[in-house]
Amino acid sequence: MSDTVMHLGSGKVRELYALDDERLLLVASDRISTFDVVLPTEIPDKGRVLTGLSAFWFAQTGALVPNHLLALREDGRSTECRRLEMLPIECVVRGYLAGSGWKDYLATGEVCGHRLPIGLLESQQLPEPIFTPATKAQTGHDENIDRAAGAALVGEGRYDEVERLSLELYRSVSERAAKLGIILADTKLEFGVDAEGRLVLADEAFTPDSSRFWPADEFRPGGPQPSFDKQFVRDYCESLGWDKTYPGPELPADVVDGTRTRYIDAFERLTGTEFGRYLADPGVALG
Ligand code: Q0Z
Repeated sequence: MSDTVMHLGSGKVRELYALDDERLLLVASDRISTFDVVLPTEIPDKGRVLTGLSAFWFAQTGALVPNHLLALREDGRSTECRRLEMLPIECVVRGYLAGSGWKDYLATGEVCGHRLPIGLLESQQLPEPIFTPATKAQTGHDENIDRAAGAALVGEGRYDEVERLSLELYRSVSERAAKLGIILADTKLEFGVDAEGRLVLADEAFTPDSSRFWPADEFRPGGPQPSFDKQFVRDYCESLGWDKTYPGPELPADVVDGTRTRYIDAFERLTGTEFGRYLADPGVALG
């Protein structure tokens, strides 16, 4: 029947369904993960915030690159999208030195084959944004790769194209965020190819789950930065002395409420739209 929806897969906090041969449904839950473990407590509306933010950025960047978004559903957490042939690499752009980029730099002085100046500090801004792709690990962590390894996976022509598009997208979104007092430290993009062989931006884009957003007024290079969205959760988990293995701890109401407020703040600051307006009509995210 036309309303039979096949479940295709689960991410840590999202579900993917097939609507038909050409269309998928991406559903963002309110689950939250920290230190790679999904916690037993949900953050109400988190999935709606991330769905709305992603849709907003798809709409804002649609002139730079076509994307997979077809429609937002009335529930505010479900995206109907074009079904694509996904490229087997994560397209990461880094404007600042954090996470695995910082670790690789400390160990080798390079990130994904980009030799960087000596003496950089953790979280410091790079001389210019760099494209630092990674493999898509089925389990465990994605592995950072250099141009040769990336080109071997997608072809030289495609590699050059996703590198150029990823850097353009990062520049566009990071400039906009900077004007709002938010640093986009890095971001992970995913591209697919449509039936005509054209590259299409897919999955989620410029959400706090796929990017590091830092409040500019608290930026202090020389150590890790507080996360825009998850810092309350991380701090609470650290205060328990939890060993960061499954299962994670339940979150108390004040941590849930504070985290929900941070997500909604990020949505409202970045989109300029009141979150209540999004709940009433998710289409407002598309402008
Ligand atoms: C996204 C993922 C999720 C589990 C496949 N437009 C697209 N066309 C084809 N495939 C995908 C997309 Cl977005 C696709 N993922 C990631 C999302 C649950 C895995 F919600 N996998």
